[in-house]
Amino acid sequence: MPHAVCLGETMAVMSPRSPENESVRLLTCTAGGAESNVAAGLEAAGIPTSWVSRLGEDPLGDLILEELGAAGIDIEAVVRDPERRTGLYLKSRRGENEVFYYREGSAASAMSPGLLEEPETARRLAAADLVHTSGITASISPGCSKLLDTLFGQPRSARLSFDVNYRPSLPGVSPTELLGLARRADVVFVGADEARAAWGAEGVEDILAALPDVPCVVVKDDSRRALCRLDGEVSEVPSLSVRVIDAVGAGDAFAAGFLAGLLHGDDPIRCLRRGHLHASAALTTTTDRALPPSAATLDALLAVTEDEWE
Ligand code: KDG
Repeated sequence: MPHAVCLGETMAVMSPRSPENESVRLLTCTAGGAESNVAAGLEAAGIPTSWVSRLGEDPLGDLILEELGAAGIDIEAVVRDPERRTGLYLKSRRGENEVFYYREGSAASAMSPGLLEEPETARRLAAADLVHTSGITASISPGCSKLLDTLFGQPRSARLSFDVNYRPSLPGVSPTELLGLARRADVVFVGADEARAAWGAEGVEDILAALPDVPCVVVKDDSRRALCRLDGEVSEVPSLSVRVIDAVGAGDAFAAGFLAGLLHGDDPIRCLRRGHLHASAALTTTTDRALPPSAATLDALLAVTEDEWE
């Protein structure tokens, strides 16, 4: 069975209790982080996955470990830092996908290339078939940016997956540096909208042209479709229409579904369909993670004809 490692910060997410309510008086607290969202999706798809990161030695760190452990993710390599706090973010319902970060100086922001030498981390990375990380990690501190630079420069046997996850509110690395990282990955996920904002890419052609040597590029083209160029062949699958409750985490869910397909040896269309099915589940919940449909439902949906899919 293939094994994956996801590396990046996870925060405690504070969100108003219901999608209709914008008051922050009554908040729920869950775990949210791009890479651990992917880890949870991979686990749900039957891929054993380790999450590598740092957390404060505080109750929010406990909550995150408890939640991710309950999702089946291997959390044994996570380092606890008694000197720093676990990062926090607040989802506001005042505007679409508006979030407020409280993560400066967090335990995870102290990650550096040394993390790769930690025995528990090094062992997992050496055994992995897939390592997934994102532009958020590169952006949270200079140490994290160096960590990714080192990871991307190391000889590897695992496929390296990178979700651009451009966050203008985290200006730690420039869009050009994000492009540089993406060019060194084996699998890249990027939204057409973020590629426009970060690199001025006018459409899918521009994005694919900007990443000429990446073996697998996946573009989420707004809510219309997703496509991938895998070993030179371009395939696309239209998005499913769902009633969106909260879009945060849907990109991670898509990545998890797609990567699970790759690791299960699926063809590109099935990988893209898995991505959409995972993303639809995340779009229809208030939290950053959602359980994808059951294996039986997924199998049935993956097998429908092109006409039935649309
Ligand atoms: O992709 C979803 C993430 O953005 C969310 O879970 C929180 O990791 C996060 C971040 O830094 O925004």
